[in-house]
Amino acid sequence: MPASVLVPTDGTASVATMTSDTQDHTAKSATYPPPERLVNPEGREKPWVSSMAEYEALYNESIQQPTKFWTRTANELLTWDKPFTHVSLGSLKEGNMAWFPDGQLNVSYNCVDRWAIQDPSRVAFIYEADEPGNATTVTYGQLLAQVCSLANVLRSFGLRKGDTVAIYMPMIPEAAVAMLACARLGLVHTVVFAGFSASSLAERVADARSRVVITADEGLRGSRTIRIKAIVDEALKSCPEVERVLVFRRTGNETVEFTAPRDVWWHEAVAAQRPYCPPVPVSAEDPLFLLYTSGSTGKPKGVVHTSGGYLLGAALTLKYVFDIHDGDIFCCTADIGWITGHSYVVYGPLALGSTSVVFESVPTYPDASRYWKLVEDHKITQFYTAPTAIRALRRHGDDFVNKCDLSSLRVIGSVGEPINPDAWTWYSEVVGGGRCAVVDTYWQTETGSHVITPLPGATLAKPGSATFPFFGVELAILDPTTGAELEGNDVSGVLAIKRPWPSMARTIAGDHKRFLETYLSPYPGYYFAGDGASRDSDGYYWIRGRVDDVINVAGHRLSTAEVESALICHHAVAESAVVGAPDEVSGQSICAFVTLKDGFEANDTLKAELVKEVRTRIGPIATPKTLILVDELPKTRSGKIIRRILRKVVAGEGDQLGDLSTLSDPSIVDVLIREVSTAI
Ligand code: 6R9
Repeated sequence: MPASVLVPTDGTASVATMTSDTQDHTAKSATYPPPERLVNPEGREKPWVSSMAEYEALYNESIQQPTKFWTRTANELLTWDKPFTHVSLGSLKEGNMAWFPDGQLNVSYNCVDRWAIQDPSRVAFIYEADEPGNATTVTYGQLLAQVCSLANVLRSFGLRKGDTVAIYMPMIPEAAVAMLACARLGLVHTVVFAGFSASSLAERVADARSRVVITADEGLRGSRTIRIKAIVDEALKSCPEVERVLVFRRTGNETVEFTAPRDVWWHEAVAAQRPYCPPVPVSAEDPLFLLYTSGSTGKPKGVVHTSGGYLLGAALTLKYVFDIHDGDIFCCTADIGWITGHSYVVYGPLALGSTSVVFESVPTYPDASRYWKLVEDHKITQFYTAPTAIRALRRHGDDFVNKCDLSSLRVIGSVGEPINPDAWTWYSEVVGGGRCAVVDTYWQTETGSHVITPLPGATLAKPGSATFPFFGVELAILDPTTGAELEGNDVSGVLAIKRPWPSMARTIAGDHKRFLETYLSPYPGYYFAGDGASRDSDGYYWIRGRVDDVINVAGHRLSTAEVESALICHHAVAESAVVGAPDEVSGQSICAFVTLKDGFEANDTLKAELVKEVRTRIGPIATPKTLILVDELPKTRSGKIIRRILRKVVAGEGDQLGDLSTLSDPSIVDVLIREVSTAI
């Protein structure tokens, strides 16, 4: 049996459920060639890759002559303090991968100094604040001074290479400054999304052993105030090892608590520092950051990314997948608390010396034109967002898009979950006006950068397919049960990658064994992505969603076990089972089934309390959309909860439950179907 992850708690491989619509809309689906404005760029430079033949030539080189390919790209895109003489070491079998191991570089030098030296007035960030009409810019010259001053502050705290710093900040340029200041000194940052609760933050701060937290007084999103510092204060009650909290003043609310000497105001601290700090060269394999992500079990994993390979992956993918040229204005709407924000708001754009938009607000504030107004105002050339936002905005109608001038756009991207073909088509036709290439980019926190993606000037797109592997990524589809590689086209199974690539995660902080068990041991010799996939008769890849107990709500990864553990913390709860329910806007939503301890009465007040418990323990992103109090959960005779049945029932497929003989009490199914139909 290759993968315990495939046979989760209920003993059923979930791959069968994901192949139901595999064959219908794949090979025969509509195709979209690269748009005219990329093929004939009229006065602009040609796309970096402008035909499938060019893509294939580069791809084949990356696989057949990896040393040549990676030496060239790593020297073209990065500046090394000490050149590497060797491209890679190690294997997926051993889990000991290393890239450019004897090379040294500094990530902040690569992202900031190189461009500030060339032209300090070049714009690094356009900051679109929450309140519309408040955009400001940060030039590379200003960024260098800010990063250096802050690095000197961090040094004055006694931090040294290898120490970790937690960053819990709103979407403001200072969040990127904080990341780059860490990188300048070889400190390892761990950004925690500012929507996570105090206890989630505390868990991450403690796991990463951070002694310093960088935060802000408050955040603003869609005119709502988020009391960020108050959440940090709450979290730190259980993190006595934190010595310093550096607080950026975002709103200036005077009532924010401040505990000197632990708390230090950012503006006061940087004012006392010299705005230059020499970059510390680090090994390409020194860690750049940890980023926590949800796995199949409750405890989040601190995925470790290194300096050289990660930066190369972010820069190379951004250059080719979004076809970045001089003068482009790139906008990725992801929060820096997620990997997409790391790679495509901060590291990728800056490593290319490009201009990146930092968007603090939400897509519907003040109305559903916000994104499109943003494109118009800043003449954005490449725009990158998530299917959940695309679906939500589409519901508001085309007028919100059509009233804005989107003619600057060339490439529009999607990330985070599978995009349904009709949302893809709307994005292409209404937002892209039929003039833009759509890139549906598949990747993960662990992959660091895109692994399956179209190239805008080359790929014949099929809506809903992430198309083909990026350079250096050798894909395989495996039989989930035997682990055998399924050769040829028209196959479905689990997605795996056959060889290491530079931006892949190297380990899980403090738990290399878990790294091996999660990604490398399930199918020895392969990286196991945790997603189901198929390859159609034309060789296109279609991602079918997770095959483990991870659910994807509005592009955010959550583990069902994590939500279950939060529910069980409430004194009235006996047991809980959480599944993802299909949701038109967010892709999936959280549906929780709960049984109560004796003596507790099922009522709406209690339900509200349980929902609150989850929000407090994990954060608002984990709010169950549906919470159903039941007398009993479906279980096997040996007492294991069968989540497969719950998944089917909430998907309205109660008539396709398959074999129920393992159920200890089959009569429970009708009760569940009835309860779900009244609740949803
Ligand atoms: C970048 C990011 C990773 C999981 C991944 C998969 C899903 C991401 C996708 C996609 C289909 C795409 N996913 N992009 N599924 N098509 N284009 O989202 O990282 O938060 O770690 O999530 O998201 O299930 O395994 P992360």
